[in-house]
Amino acid sequence: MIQILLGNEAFARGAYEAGVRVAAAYPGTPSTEITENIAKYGEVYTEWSPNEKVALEVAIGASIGGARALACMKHVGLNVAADPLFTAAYTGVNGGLVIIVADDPGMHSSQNEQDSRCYAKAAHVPMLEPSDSMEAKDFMRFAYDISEKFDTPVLVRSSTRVSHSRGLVKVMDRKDVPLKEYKKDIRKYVMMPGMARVRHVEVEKRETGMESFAETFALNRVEMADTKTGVITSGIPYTYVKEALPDASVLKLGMVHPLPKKLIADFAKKVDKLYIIEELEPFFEEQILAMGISCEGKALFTRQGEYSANMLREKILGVKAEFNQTEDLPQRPPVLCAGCPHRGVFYTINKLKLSVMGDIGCYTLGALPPLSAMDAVVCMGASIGMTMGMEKARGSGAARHTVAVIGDSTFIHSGIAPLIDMVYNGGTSTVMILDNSTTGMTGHQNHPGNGKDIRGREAPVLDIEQLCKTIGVKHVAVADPFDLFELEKILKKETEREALSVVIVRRPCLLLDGKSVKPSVLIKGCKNCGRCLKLGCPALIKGDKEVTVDETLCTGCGLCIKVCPHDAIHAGKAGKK
Ligand SMILES: Cc1ncc(C[n+]2csc(CCOP(=O)(O)OP(=O)(O)O)c2C)c(N)n1
Repeated sequence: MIQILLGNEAFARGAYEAGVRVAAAYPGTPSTEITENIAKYGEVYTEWSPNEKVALEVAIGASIGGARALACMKHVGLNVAADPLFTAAYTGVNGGLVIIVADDPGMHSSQNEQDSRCYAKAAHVPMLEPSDSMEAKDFMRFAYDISEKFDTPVLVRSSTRVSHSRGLVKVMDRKDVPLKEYKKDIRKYVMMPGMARVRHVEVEKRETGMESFAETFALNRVEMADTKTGVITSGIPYTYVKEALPDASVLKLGMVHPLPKKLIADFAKKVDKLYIIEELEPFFEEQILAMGISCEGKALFTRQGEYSANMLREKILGVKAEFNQTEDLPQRPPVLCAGCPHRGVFYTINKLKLSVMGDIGCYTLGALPPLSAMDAVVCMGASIGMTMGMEKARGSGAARHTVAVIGDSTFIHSGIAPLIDMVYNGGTSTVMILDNSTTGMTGHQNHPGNGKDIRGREAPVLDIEQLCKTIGVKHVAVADPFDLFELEKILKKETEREALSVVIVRRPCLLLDGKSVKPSVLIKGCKNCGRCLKLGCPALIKGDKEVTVDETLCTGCGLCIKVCPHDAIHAGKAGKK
């Protein structure tokens, strides 16, 4: 049967058809929908793990236990999971083990643009890279076969365009892959130096074997056409090459590590001019240059952002596009939703002129004007450690003035260990945990703090308050971000205290069920002082003479009523949105 599937739905279908029994992930754009779709297949145990490292460890355990297993993550998630990855490369697998990693060239929703192919090379594991939905599905079966044939974890690389484009996919039945026998084998699975040294030799032998395999592997495909121009490419850039240079000869690499060197050398000999077209790092180019083959890549094309058919036409054919879609569009900066519970937090922080070591989530938007209440953001979980470092570098004055701001999902992901560090090593700053009962940024995934599992079934609730107290935080307060007066009072008290404190700011994300949406506020007698605009609410519209409200956006949260010094904003009437 043919279906139109999103790349991520196709990955999920591929895992299902390949007989996967256990799948674990932590959400992260553009990878999230893979796991959300796997959860629809009752035959596959699926979980949201607290972070990517745990997800991969669950998958490794399932693989050792004899099941085909999967872990999914975005590119930066692989940094978190890198520790188990590098050593799982030594242990190898029992049931097939695949890790899908989705890169984000152009940073549509990420803090950096790292190229995951470098991980495959560094960890000595093979990597496959599909170009569209059909391949996304089909490559999964190849990935599991390779994993079991070569006794190795296999990385499958996606990117935003592959994950989030739709295409025709021929779906098939699920393959029945019986659970393999589990045999205790400490020389294979206990990686202490004596055993790991022996396994390292195996890893090298395996990689050499895979290099020969890559030479004739069906997913590395030569498409000979005009020999004046040859292109070596993979993934989504392959589709741009086919669109912009339909007459060129192409070597499409479905396996991007290890490279089929002989196939590449043979192809290079057959074409007059060789281009390497790859987004992000010159991963192929450097290896091909090291083989003594002359080619052109990053001298023409950038390491930054996404490529396009237009870009190839311009750089290779010298044809400039008449219409540049992105340049011609008006800019629309991202903004916290109207009614977002995070807004009051940043308004208050701004008012108290606190410095903020921030974190990653919807609340990162608190960094932008007019809230302007975040000084630094690096990676998930970093806010608490950075606050500790700031305090230790600049003394207790900084501790009174600097707060960490972290979301609930991010706290569970990687904020607990740094909070233990603050307790253990005598930190005295304030940590604000913004508990909106969901992983908002990536589209409302459940997490251990909200009492629901990936399929929406009831699960034990992690009590964040108790957790903080148990690890030794003496002062834990809870505040409502819609009660601006009380929030300010609590924040002042906790930041003035010469001791570590945690303020949990709790109110569910408004988009979760919409129950807290009230009628739109009414504005009458506005003096145009601009105080309400400091909230940065998209429902409030600045005018020449007065501020007006966009009733279609306003959720009646009432923050503007509280900050208006002229009593010009009032609650709307029930029955009217
Ligand atoms: C290592 C890593 N994994 C995943 C992501 C994607 N991601 C960004 S923020 C975030 C969590 C946001 O949830 P939360 O902390 O609860 O804040 P909210 O968005 O709900 O305000 C996720 C999963 C990431 N940036 N880095």
